[in-house]
Amino acid sequence: MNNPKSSILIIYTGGTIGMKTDAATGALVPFDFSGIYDEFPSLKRLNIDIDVQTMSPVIDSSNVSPANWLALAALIRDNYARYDGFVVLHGTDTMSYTASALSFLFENLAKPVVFTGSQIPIGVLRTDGRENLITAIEIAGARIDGRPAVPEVSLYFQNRLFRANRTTKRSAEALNAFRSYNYPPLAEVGVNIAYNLPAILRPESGGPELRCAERLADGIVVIKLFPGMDQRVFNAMLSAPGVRAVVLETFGAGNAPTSEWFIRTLQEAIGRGVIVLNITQCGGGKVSMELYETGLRLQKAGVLCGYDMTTEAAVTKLMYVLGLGLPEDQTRALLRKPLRGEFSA
Ligand code: ASN
Repeated sequence: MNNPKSSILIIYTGGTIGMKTDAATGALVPFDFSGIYDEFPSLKRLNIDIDVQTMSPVIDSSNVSPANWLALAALIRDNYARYDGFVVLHGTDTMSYTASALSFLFENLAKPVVFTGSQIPIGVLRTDGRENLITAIEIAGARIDGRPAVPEVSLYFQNRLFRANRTTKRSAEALNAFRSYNYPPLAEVGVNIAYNLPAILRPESGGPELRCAERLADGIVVIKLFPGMDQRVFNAMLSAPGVRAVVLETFGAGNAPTSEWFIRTLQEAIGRGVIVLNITQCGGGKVSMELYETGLRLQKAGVLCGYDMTTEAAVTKLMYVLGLGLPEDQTRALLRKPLRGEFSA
């Protein structure tokens, strides 16, 4: 039996994918996605109805802020019943942050939200944007046994679909700019789209309704350790006004110096209620604080384990969880467990 026609909402937020060369001047100008069928008539051959909305203002993704994430999430929530899936066109520079944030903001998501973008503007002949866009639309509209093929927040780039909160931008040059070091692709695209079904999150049918959080906390800081970190600078960062949580990017499997001043500074911050989440600055592999004395000292000081989370997921998860305004023990409990498949313990 043929699947019924899907309907997709494309949300254009900005970034390189939305640029084309002006025929008269040769300059890069924004592409009008509302004319998508004129530009790509072959899209009509997909069994998918497409609507387009453009966020205002359209931005380079380096200017994105949590306020933009809340507005984007609210737009999807308000259109959730009307569409079968969503494609978000976003600049690549911070796409993993935005897509990770959306994964946390949505609870009980049961429809696809596929992020994509491009390294070369869509209006340039050699663009990677055309394939990224068309395949993202196809994935957002795909059904398996009558149900959405990928009902989670994902990121499609150069032949691979990833869980969004596992991704990170790794190249400012290559067309396969994104990596998911610690979780396999949700789909690989060649002649066919091969879905990796066991890897995809799937809500129970008839499960609870979508909930969309409306607050993200501020006061998050990322501190990347390096040999020779200055005691005064480290102390100043941890005691800066407004700091509520620290993503501590440690060495290897979650290791840090054992010097007395370093551990004491962390303990004092944790004593003041600051949350410290340990993730590794290695791309692949995970934090395991019991492995070495240098990790065990952090654990004893009250540092939480971030396992194999990316920086992007750690930052946005902290914004989301702290934004819920729960008592400290419940906040710490939510940080200890994966909420949207963002880590493997
Ligand atoms: N600066 C652009 C952005 O992130 C880069 C891109 O989209 N390739 O908005």
